[in-house]
Amino acid sequence: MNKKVALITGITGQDGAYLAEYLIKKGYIVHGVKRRSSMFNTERIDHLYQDPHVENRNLILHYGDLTDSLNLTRIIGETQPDEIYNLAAMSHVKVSFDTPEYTANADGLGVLRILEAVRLLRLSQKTRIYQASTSELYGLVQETPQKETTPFYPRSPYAVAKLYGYWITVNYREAYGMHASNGILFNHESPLRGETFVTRKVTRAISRIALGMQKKMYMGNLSAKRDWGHAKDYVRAMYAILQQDEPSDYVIATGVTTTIRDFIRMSFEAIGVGITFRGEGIDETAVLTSIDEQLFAEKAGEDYLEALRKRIGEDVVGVDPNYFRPTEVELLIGDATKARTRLGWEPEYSLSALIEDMLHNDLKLMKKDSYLKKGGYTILNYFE
Ligand code: NAP
Ligand code: F7E
Repeated sequence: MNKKVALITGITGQDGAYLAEYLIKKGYIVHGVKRRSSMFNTERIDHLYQDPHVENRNLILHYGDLTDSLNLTRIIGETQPDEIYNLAAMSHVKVSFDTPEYTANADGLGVLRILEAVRLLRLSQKTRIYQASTSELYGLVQETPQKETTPFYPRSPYAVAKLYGYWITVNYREAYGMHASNGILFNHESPLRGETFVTRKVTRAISRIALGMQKKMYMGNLSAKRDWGHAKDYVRAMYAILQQDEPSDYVIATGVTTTIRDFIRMSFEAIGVGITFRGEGIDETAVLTSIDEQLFAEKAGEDYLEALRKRIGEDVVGVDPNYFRPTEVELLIGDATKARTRLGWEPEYSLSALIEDMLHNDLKLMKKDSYLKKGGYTILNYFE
């Protein structure tokens, strides 16, 4: 039997890496689009990489960019995919305020380029398309919890671009009968999360503080609430959406929401460190109040205990208004009933399990000699 062929844009990102591994395990041949960069940018998928001289490869990378329709059309034409997962995007909400035109081009028009390429290549009846839509579409939320029927109110150039991507996907489905679906995914994180998203920034900073490499972390809006899941659970949902007979749009979320403040507190607690928040607004800080020495020794290592003990009473978290956004999304909490009932999808990771996974990996990463010396990115076996 012929193997199924998937094309993943954004394969070098967090979700692309997990999805590629998931599909390869299912027996797919996976093609991925990666951007040209002046440095290697495939760290997250290096463990899956196969030399081009190997026969019958199941992972093949192509240079490309969502802003280049000729290139996308050629890649889709050459690979003739059964499934396309469009995960590529300028995905940072704060950065989208600095690069709004590029974000609109890549995250909005990029979706059109893929849909139109599939149509022009007469693949509309063969190729199924997954569009990476987002809970950021709900923005200034009109209903809580948010579900598929909740009206959108985007609050950033990123979200406005993704709104175009959402509707053009629906339009091509309705206009041309394409199997094109949106996954409206709420925030999902992992040890592979980009270092400037809030969860990863926190687990990295806590690891560094625990090991005596950093004094304090500076954060933005501590009161925003997010519904955080694990990326490993969320790529299962992407796949399940494309296996349905009928295309449709699905909210993927855990149904639990947590403030950034509580995420920080829970993450410190996970390695035995107690903190207390005090003050308000830009004067808010968190002070180190206690250490569960047994837990800390188990998680971070006994060698680091003495130095941290001396820091009890000191601030470890502060606020820097540079991290505030011109317009903020204050609350997100998703209702994934449709995904549960139609896809049979359930998340396996709780928020505590996600935090454990991220901290475990970041502590290991920070302890690596090469990392300490060069300050570089070291890949770990994050699928263990
Ligand atoms: P990510 O880690 O930032 O990965 C984004 C990927 O897109 C990277 O491979 C990046 O390449 C690539 N990319 C960026 N601009 C591109 C362009 N112009 N042309 C081609 N490739 C481009 O994001 P993620 O967390 O995996 O998210 C995957 C998708 O889901 C994104 O579309 C994101 O907007 C969406 N989403 C994410 C979440 C979440 O919580 N993670 C929630 C909802 C929706 P480089 O590696 O070269 O930068
Ligand atoms: O911010 C607040 C910040 O950057 C979460 C992307 O994957 O998920 C992500 O977008 C919250 C916001 O993710 C800092 O203001 C406080 O309220 O981790 P984030 P995001 O903006 O929710 C959605 C679903 C996507 O689709 C996006 O692609 O945390 N926050 N202090 C901070 N955020 C950051 N980054 N850094 C801080 O210091």
